[in-house]
Amino acid sequence: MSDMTDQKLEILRQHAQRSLENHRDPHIGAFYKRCIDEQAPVFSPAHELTERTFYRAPRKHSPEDVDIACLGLPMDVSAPYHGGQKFAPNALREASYTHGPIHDRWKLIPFDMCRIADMGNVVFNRPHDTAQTVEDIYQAVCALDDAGAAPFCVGGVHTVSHPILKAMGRNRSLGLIHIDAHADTMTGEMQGEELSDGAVFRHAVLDQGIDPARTVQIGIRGFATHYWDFSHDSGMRVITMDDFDEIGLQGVLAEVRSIIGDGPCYLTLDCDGIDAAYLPGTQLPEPFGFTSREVRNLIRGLRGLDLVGADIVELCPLVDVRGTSANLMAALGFEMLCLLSEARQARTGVTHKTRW
Ligand SMILES: [Mn+2]
Repeated sequence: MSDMTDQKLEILRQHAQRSLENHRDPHIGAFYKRCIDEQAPVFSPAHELTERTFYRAPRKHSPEDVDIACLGLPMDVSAPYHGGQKFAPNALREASYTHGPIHDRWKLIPFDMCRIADMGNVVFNRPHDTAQTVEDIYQAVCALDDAGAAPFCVGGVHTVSHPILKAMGRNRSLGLIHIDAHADTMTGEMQGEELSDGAVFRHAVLDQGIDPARTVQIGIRGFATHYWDFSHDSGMRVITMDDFDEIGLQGVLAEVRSIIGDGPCYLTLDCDGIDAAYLPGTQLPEPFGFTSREVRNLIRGLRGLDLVGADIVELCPLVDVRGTSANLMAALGFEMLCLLSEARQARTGVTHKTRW
């Protein structure tokens, strides 16, 4: 028994029948109704679906009329320790099914802000040839950029960021926010290769993909730290994990904003930036890193920057027990999709809805 009146109980019975269509946030109700009308699979359980796409975005084959292009880059050559990152795009499609479509804090709905599409995976001409694979990625991202679509790339090893930045840097001076345990600016060859996932951002600077004076690397620590002289030589701001502990999240974000400024920037998230306890499913897991909430709050703190592209890299499903690492990366990917959508809308002043 409770002290509720019959009248109050009757009102609650009516509320209990209410569908999302009549949500108390009208824009959520309208989005839900649109998804029903368009038979968008956004609210359907995963097992009813036949094709996996990132965050249930529609699958497109051409970048025409696409604002944000999700692109799988199944590259695992050029990794020094072990491969298997080529399985990440499909694993993240699967994991993305339980993330989005509505941001839990800000109530943002990326699909109501931009035309988002899953462009599939790049099919590499010679998947065991690093230089050719990098060229294939460069061509694919040039095609997206030329069509005006912002890339949201899902790697693959971190090497993928080099051709993406080289393509994006053709038409703009690009700042970089780089979350990682490793600065990935090593000089010289690694295992006989000039380009590896440990030298991505040295190449990105030398090929004028990014402006090192507008580059911030966050979360740096661990066994390879003595390799990163080029970061300092080129003028990047390197915020180690120890710095993060001393400066704190708000201090780091203030510094990021002052370095990046109002200009276009790109966000790259290497999953080993996150502590190995939260994200073991990667080639070189590093302890003493970000908790899952810290990295989420760091990404959320980038809201308002002019983000023109982003990637998530280095997930290795072969060592991802029970998919916990893919789950975390898919959740962070949705945060990034929200930032990309909002930045795009702010930059263009145009709202386009995704149609299924
Ligand atoms: Mn990296």
